[in-house]
Amino acid sequence: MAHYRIRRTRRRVNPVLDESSRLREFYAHPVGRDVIDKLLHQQGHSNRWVDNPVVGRLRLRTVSRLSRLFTRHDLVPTLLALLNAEPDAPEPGSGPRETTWWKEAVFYQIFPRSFADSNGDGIGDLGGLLDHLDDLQGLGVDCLWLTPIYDSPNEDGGYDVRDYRAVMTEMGTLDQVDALIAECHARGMRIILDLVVNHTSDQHVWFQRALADPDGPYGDYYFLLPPDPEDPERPPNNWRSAFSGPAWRWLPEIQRWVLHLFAPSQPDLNWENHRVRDEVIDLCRWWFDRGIDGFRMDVINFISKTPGLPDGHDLIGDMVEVAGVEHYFYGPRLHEFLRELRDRAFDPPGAREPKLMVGETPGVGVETGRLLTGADRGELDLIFSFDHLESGSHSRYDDYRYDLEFYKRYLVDYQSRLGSNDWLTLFFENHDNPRMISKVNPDPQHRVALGKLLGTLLLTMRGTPFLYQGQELAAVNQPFESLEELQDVESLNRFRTLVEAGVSEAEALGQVLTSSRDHSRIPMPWDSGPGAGFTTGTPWLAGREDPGFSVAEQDRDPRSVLNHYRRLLRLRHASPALRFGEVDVVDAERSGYFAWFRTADHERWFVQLNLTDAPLEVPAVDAAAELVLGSHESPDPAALAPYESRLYRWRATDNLDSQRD
Ligand code: ISL
Ligand code: CA
Repeated sequence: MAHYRIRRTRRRVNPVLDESSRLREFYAHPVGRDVIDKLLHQQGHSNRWVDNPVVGRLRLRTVSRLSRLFTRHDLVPTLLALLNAEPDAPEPGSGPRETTWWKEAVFYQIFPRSFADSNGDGIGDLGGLLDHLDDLQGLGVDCLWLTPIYDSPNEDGGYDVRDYRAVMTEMGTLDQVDALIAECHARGMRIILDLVVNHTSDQHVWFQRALADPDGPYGDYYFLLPPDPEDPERPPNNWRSAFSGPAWRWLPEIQRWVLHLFAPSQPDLNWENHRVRDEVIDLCRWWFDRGIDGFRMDVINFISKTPGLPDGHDLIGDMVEVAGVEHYFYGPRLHEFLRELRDRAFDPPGAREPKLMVGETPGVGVETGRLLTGADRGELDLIFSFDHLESGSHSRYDDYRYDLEFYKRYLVDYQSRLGSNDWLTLFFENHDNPRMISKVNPDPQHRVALGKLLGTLLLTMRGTPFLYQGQELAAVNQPFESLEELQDVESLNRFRTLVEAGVSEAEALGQVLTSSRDHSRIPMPWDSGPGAGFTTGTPWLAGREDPGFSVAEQDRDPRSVLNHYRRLLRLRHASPALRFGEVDVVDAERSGYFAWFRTADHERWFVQLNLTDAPLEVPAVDAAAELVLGSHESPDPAALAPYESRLYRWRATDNLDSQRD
């Protein structure tokens, strides 16, 4: 059984850097590497120029001087502080990878409010989910992840928890959660929940007690700060909320400011306070005793903040639209807090099997990700890094076409940097992002091919795939037309902020609609009848009719995207090579073409994708290879149709050595 105890790193591996250090030393540092890669990505550049010897030899002092020619901002001291706080470098590991269950599993994310409604109130619930477990088993997924189902005023899709040990009334009951856990396990499936502990709802009893007695024990559960007597109107620092506006809310009743990195009703918990950590550990254990298999951990990399909460750097704030992030996206005590969580809750001494820790970690790159998940580190198992979700120099609310060639290069580079200690997640969608098909190419004629291509990519690649509900149906963005159709707090706040800044309502709406989280939150279309088989009532968020793309219709069509996903899942489950085999990319430099071998023992696969909307000539594939699954009928051996995907296999008896050329 895979069971590792924590090996604490004592030796500083990364040198301490200062202004006389050279740029290449900065880039050799795991934090420096991720920071530079991110800055270059933001500007739409590749990282190749860093290899240039002249550039690499530049001293940071010179970089500082040069940057001051263009901007008054000097990033160097801020970045040096970030780098020097990280003494460790990732260790690649040696020997074979451990084959833990979560490396073999395909995860399926459920947004329960929009999955299935069992009582006609228009809100998806646990009863509805229980009714559809056979469908999920039939699809072939191994582990469900449910976004929050806890008691909550629901101002942020349940990510504002009022009581971690109770179920939201409209969602169902604790007994149903127990039944769900049991029913999943009876089907050989697992289930994880969402742990939202960077913040609580302001209706949580801890916050209520803090308000009642800010100097009592609960006052220190949050960041409650007195006003500056010189300037009482000014918040304690310049940090901004991810959902627009300052990250501080004034509480007149106690004359203090409170920190909220998300909505004003989501105050951040103060993890410096050991009682907060004890509370989190207790509630995790409580859920583990009920039988869940782990947690997806919401913005878990935000839990440690730089002591003193200093101002964020203006330039970083301008670039990522959220000032202050450098003081919490990879905070000074993050590793320590994660290890404590693992040691005391997820994997305590004597545990039969560790509980899974999947961190949602916005802003974390490949190397810092390895430091958070390495098998020798005793921290997280997996992370969601989001660097691949926008291509070029775009950010989420830009209206642009996502370039799949970018994802190819990202993935090839990412895979090449992983050792046997490392493992990655594979995903395109979740409840916070628009549908990937719409981002890549919204032209309806490509919808089915693209749906199959994205599924083929995720399910034949090495890593742990996370599918989001509806992705297996080739779900696309909604043609929303007005603000009234939206529900999401991020969208509504963004609209308001834009309009307040002088943007016209029409333009603000257009921007919000590009990437509203509501695109992925509309009800699951089970059939083409009224209410889409989701509800007999009025859905809480309405999706448009979408003929041909419901579960029932696709179930009947052998060439549907749904059936393609089912086949992919079956093939992956039956094949160690598709799960663990090496990824051997061919013609990596050829733009628009993504092809790779997966090989292990006596099995070999070949995946071929056309990432573009034009036909693509391809070399002939070895005649001994069998085309096991393809997106198109009567494939042309010499060319791939737009967005065509193919999966070939060699049988065990074939001579695997003669196939490469
Ligand atoms: O969608 C985003 C803002 O543009 C992301 O930055 C997102 O807010 C971030 O990934 C954190 O998301 C998670 O925590 C939020 C919650 O609203 C999201 O639904 C959740 O996935 C606060 O709990
Ligand atoms: Ca309901």
